[in-house]
Amino acid sequence: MAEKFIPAFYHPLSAEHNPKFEFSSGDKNPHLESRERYFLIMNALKESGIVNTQMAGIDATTWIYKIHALKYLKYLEETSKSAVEGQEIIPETFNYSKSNHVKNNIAKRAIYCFDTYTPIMNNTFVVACASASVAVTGAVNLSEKEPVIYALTRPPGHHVLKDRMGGMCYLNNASIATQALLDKGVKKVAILDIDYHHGNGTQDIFYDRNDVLVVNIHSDPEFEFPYFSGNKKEIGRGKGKGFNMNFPLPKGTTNEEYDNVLGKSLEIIDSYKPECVIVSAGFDTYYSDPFGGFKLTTDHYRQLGQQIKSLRIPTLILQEGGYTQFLGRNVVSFIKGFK
Ligand code: OKP
Ligand code: ZN
Repeated sequence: MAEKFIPAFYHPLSAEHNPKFEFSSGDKNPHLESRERYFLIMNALKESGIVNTQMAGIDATTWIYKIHALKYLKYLEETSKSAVEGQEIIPETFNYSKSNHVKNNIAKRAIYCFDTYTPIMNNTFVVACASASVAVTGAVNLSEKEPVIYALTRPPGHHVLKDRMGGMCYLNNASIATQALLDKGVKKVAILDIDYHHGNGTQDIFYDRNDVLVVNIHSDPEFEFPYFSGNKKEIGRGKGKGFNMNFPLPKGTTNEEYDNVLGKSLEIIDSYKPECVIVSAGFDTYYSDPFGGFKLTTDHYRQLGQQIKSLRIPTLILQEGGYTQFLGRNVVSFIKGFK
């Protein structure tokens, strides 16, 4: 029998997203969420011999508008279209009042963005929509016959709230893909976020809902970005109570320690009995990641993939972080776990 390839969706516009600077600690540093990441992953996928790379073709607009606030999307689109070639628009003030009602463009930056790492450029809106399209294309192609799909979503998405961007993310790809699955008739979806950073955006978006279980494994926000969420106590609100779960981990977390926690999260996901799982997969848990602090290794990503496969439900893998030259290799190792 012919070997079965795992579909891997991508969009060439991901390569056009090219932020140059990250403003941190008073310095203008090179931006690590670089276009190079896209090429590292694409090359590794093509060399792997286990995936079938396909360009994404589904327009995500409907689901983007279901997940994000209209005023936020208007801000993102208009600001992006107003930027001149080479300009990188970031906040320069922080909101000191309790009111969000501002008309001034500089003031709006403080309302719709929570950090200095997420510049808006003249193509940002279109590249973010293309990334969401990759996620949605993956979601609608998921089926019993196609139970594992990888989506090369760049820019990433898990830090974007309903109405506020940050963490190098502009549109919440995992949430947008989840909404597409629900609209396709899937009753319950679980999101498992294994990026090194807490997926504060995804948590925010589904915090009041019981049709999506959100489970997050990440570095303790006490010492790590995004700092203001990711605590164990955050379990959801109203009818969403019990449908959000956080597993903050200490600096230096090893393969074995990570496995334990992943095992626990998979039990929780299994008992929710979702029809599909979306994995927000970040590889900044890798031992040498410049943004990371865990000690995971390339071989271990394969084992994590295997563990997740044991859920035996259709699984959509979405790309989030990972900032080393070994990113492509780590992605492929993870996908191999699903073979
Ligand atoms: C995005 B994702 C300052 C550190 C800035 C920003 C992290 C954004 C991570 N030097 N950290 O979750 O991988
Ligand atoms: Zn991350």
